[in-house]
Amino acid sequence: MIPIAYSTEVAEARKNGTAIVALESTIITHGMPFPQNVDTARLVENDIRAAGATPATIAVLDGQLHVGLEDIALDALGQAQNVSKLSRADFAACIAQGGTGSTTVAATMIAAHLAGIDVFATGGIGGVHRGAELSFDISADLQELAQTPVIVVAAGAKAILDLPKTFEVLETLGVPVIAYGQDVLPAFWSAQTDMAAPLRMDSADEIATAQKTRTAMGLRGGQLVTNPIPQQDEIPAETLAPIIAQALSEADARGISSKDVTPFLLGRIFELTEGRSLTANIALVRNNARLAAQIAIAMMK
Ligand code: PSU
Repeated sequence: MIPIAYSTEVAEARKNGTAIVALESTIITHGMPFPQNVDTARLVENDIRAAGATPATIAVLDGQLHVGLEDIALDALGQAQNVSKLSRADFAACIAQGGTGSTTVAATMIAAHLAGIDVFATGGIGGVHRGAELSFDISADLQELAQTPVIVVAAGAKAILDLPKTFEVLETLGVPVIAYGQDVLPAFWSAQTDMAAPLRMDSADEIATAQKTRTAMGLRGGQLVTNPIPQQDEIPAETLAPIIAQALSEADARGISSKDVTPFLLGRIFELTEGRSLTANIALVRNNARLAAQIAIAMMK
């Protein structure tokens, strides 16, 4: 096992055997501008505490894997430049080389599992990019869900993606995709789509029991819980469609590829919606954190 630096409150929760929710850091370094990124990270941590669990924000700082960031470290990470965006492929190399990196959904799942944490809250997972039939750009988040036993609570896959193909791939990989409290899948900034949810669950207990059953059956991997953004915070899909199309064509024209695509699109959509996409993103992450805390508590029963 590699050494892990736990924050004081995470170390305490581990000692007491109380519920912990993992949080990623790519959303801080690549998903939101400063200072909203740090403010949101703090709000989300407080939402988890208020719901009776302990937040564990994960990142690599100078080659050290951190599970739970002290406030000063969180603030520094939120303003740091040239932080690597880590996924399964480059996570170990960053630690080995003494680097600093933020963890995507895939890397956060790996770290959470190493630290014995069952539940993780984020905004939206990565997935199959539009045009993937030519670019082959498919997020490593999908493979990770298939192999690492962590429950990921997200507001769906980000709507900049090809959502039908993303959910096809999840099905092929054997990942349970659960819609929380509704029959259709949500689409990140929008609460609803016309895509039927493969599974629907209405309580944290149900979600925890389903994951425990998977483990008891020897099935690998986690579950994706898609939690719709609260109605009052959503941006309707019709409003967003032309904005997403414009951002995508600009990314294309500039030749943006691979790991840079998602941060570019999120940044452009923020500008084109005059900040509305960020307000929605903050609301949905907080909503996911609250549900994740309930699931983490249910997992301890
Ligand atoms: N959720 C958000 N904003 C983000 C992300 C999630 O609200 O920026 C990050 C996650 O870390 C996720 C990554 O793993 O976006 C997906 O990047 P890619 O499409 O390059 O795999």
